Parts: sequence; C-alpha cells; structure tokens
Amino acid sequence: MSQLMQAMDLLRTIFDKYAGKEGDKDTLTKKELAELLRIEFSGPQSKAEMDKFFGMLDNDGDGVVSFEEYVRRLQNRICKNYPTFYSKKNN
Ligand SMILES: [Ca+2]
Repeated sequence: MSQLMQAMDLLRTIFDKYAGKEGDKDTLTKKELAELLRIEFSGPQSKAEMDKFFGMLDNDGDGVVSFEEYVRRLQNRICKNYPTFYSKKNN
C-alpha cells in the first residue's frame, strides 16, 4: 500500500474510532468530535470554541459530522498550513 493510501486509511481509522462511540457509527456527534479533537489535536478547549468548530464542520447542518465533512475541513487546514505547496499545485 502506498504512503498516501496509508495516510487516507489512517484518517478513516481515526474517524471510525470516535464515530463508533455513540449513535450512527458513520458520523460524529458533537461529543464524539470533541473527544477526537481533544485527544488527536489538543483542542478546542471551551464549549463555545467547540460549538463554533462543530458548526464549521457540520456543513449541511444535520447535527452530525460525516467523514466527507471532516475530510473537507482537514483539507482546508492542510492547505492553510502548507501555503507554498498549495500555491504551487494551483499555478
Ligand atoms: Ca453534517
């Protein structure tokens, strides 16, 4: 398996680990997302920050975060953290 495929597989494995804790195993509740962010990313810390972040991820407003919504946010984060790479790719 290529390194890129391994990275994609790892993203899904981590998502599934938290999504399977309550409710639909294919989506993250706010509680599951808060735990994922706290353990895997060290944040956000306050309920207000969490509510704001959850709102940014829950693109369709259905009250849960799908894998697609989660990955879309990660993609935006990667592009912001690696602007040189992103600008080269789009030129
Ligand atoms: Ca959603």
